Amino acid sequence: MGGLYNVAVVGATGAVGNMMVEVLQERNFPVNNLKLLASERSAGSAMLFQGKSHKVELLTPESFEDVDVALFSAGGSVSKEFAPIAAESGAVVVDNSSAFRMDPDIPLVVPEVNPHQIGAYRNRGIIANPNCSTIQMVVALKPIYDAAGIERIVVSTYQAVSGTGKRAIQELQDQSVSIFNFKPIKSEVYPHQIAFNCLPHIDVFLENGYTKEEMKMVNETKKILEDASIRVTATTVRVPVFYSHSESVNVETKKKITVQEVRDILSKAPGVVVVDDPGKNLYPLAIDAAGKDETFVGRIREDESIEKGINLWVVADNIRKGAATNAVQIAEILVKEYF
Ligand code: 25A
Ligand code: L14
Repeated sequence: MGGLYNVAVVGATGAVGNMMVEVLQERNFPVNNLKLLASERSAGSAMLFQGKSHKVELLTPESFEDVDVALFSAGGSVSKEFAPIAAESGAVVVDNSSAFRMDPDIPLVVPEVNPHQIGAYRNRGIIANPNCSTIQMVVALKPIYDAAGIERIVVSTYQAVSGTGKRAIQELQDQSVSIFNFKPIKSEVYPHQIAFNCLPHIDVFLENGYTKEEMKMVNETKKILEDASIRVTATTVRVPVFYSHSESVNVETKKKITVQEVRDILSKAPGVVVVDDPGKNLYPLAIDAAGKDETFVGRIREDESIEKGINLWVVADNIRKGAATNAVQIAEILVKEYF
């Protein structure tokens, strides 16, 4: 239609919500009225959007009257309670929590991979935004899947603290300062010291010994690539990095594909930038990906231990492509093609 839309951001004061507001502005999303919603902790504060101060309001069941698109990032319990209310009020919800991702009638969308699923928002008025680690992996793998098929994926992640939110960013900062000042450190957000450490523990442990974050990567990957036959196993690790997740991805393909072919198809793939010149010490780095919207891929090598295998190093800004940018991209397609 090409009109302007009333947009709400739920959890606007959080790490992801804040970035959603910034990305709406950067990408010139066709906003008529912007509504910023949060808990009573932040209601009454103000945020800038397009140079104007906007007041943060308390989230209530009445918040969604006249809202066309609602971006949610206030955690799973807030989504479970308020996303159906927003949808009932006539808004289409793009939800960044894990609450609805695996519901069969809810589309789980990465615009570079399965944009055709967006129309299924009509089922329940909700579109789920995938897990950050899954998003960047499928952006890199979709072109390989199309060219050669995928039999199995073995992924290990190196995840930034910003995924957990502002308090975790503060915790890494505080612990680092304490250590350099020979002061005792405090761990409140994570169960162990995160500064100068690696924690093989993201989200909660499940009965099978995996973490919930690991099983999100397994299950969401199959749903987004629309292929339940792909075998996936994951180890997700928190590292003392502020922004951008890095991933070591081992892929076994169905057909043989060469390193040169992978390089060629990824160079042309939407949302992907190949950074792969070992002779010049060039490979994707978390600090370079931070602040960008693309997924960076390098260290492209043949897995010499099997017949048809490729190794990749995949890096993206977890708060942008892993959360806010992906949600706004979904909303852009929604209003352009479905409203
Ligand atoms: O941590 P929360 O509670 O989930 O808060 C996230 C956002 O949702 C709002 C909240 O507003 C914030 O904007 N929110 C939470 N509960 C709400 C409710 N009942 C709600 N809005 C309406 N109704 P806020 O005003 O409560 O928070 C303002 C700032 O305070 C920080 N904070 C939150 N809980 C805190 C706290 N500080 C101290 N003690 C607490 N108990 C909050 O930090 C915000 O800055 P944060 O937003 O950075 O927390 C991150 C949360 O965001 C989600 N998340 C992050 N990355 C991803 C993600 N989810 C999916 N994918 C990602 N990639 C996580 O759920 C994480 O918990
Ligand atoms: O989107 O890094 O399900 O602590 C929840 C945990 C995002 C990352 C999700 C973390 C995740 C987050």
